[in-house]
Amino acid sequence: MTDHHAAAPPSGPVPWDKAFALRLLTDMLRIRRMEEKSAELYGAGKIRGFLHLYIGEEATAVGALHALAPDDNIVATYREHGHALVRGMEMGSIMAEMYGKHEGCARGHGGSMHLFDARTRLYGGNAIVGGGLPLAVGLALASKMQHEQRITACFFGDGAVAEGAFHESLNLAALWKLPVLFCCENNLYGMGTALERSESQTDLCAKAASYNMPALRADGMDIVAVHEASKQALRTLRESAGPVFVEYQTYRFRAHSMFDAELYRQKAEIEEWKTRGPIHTFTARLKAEGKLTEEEFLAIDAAANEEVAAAVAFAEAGTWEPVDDLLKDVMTPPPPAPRPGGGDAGSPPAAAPCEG
Ligand SMILES: Cc1ncc(C[n+]2csc(CCOP(=O)(O)OP(=O)(O)O)c2C)c(N)n1
Repeated sequence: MTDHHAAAPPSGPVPWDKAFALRLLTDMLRIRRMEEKSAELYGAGKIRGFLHLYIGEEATAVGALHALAPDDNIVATYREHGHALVRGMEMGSIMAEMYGKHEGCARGHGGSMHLFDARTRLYGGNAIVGGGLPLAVGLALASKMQHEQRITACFFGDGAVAEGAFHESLNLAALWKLPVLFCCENNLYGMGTALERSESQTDLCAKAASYNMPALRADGMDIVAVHEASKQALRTLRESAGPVFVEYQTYRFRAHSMFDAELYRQKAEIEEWKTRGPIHTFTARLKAEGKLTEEEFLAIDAAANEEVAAAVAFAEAGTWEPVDDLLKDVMTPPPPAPRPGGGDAGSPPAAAPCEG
């Protein structure tokens, strides 16, 4: 039975023991400090290319990923630094990848948008809006065919719901009853386009429900609501043995990427959302409930900053890939078949250009 109005569990007192609560707070702070540093490094020309920050949205990746099993698959977008970190990738390997260094998780070939780590089952980072959705369906199909219990969690933005790949993926996942947790991070904007300017139906749960799958929404600024809703979604997924959709209602505090003058939203709107910032609201809650002292908070924050400093040192000390390796892993098309009746079809290019 599909109920796209299913309410997320109410977020009362923090229902976790202190150790778990601090673990989640720590992960949100690790993401925040890593990304603040990344923005600074971008300004200094150390990180180049595209850089999309997740600042403001940390509760979604942290709350959802901590509900999953360590060997579940993850597929993410170009705004995936936080997902990679919480998944267990070394911060140094993420930072080195953003620097374009050989020691990065993709040997510096991918950069910020293409973090990938088969060991932790983080199947990218994807520059194509909606591009991760069919990959997630394929991964889940493989798990089902191999009789594994594994779930594939697929993170994507609200902008992806306008893509054909979204509809094809939800349709097939529901039709074939595949174990996909569709995690829509609705931050209200796809680049500079507000959701209501690109979607005739802005109720994203209603869209998912039209594919006959359970759908629920959660306050993506509240780590407790995110985590509890994710656990509920996973229970439903196991009971129904098919996909589930969750909309996390969140907001990015920074620009879409480092090239964005932010002319499409008011400063007052950003400030209003900042009052609901996931880190300071959760910190305040834990303190009010006697689960966190100021000294403990400062120690967690200092450790996050130390981890960032070590990651930057690792990236700085990294090496550039030798020029001779430039075309390594670049696919070269086969030579063209001879034309009937002869004639020269011309030489193939040395390497196919990358698109996207
Ligand atoms: C298929 C495709 N179309 C357009 C783009 C250009 N583009 C990059 S990010 C983006 C906005 C996507 O917004 P959303 O999915 O909501 O994710 P968010 O950036 O808000 O996290 C667009 C249109 C792209 N990368 N891929």
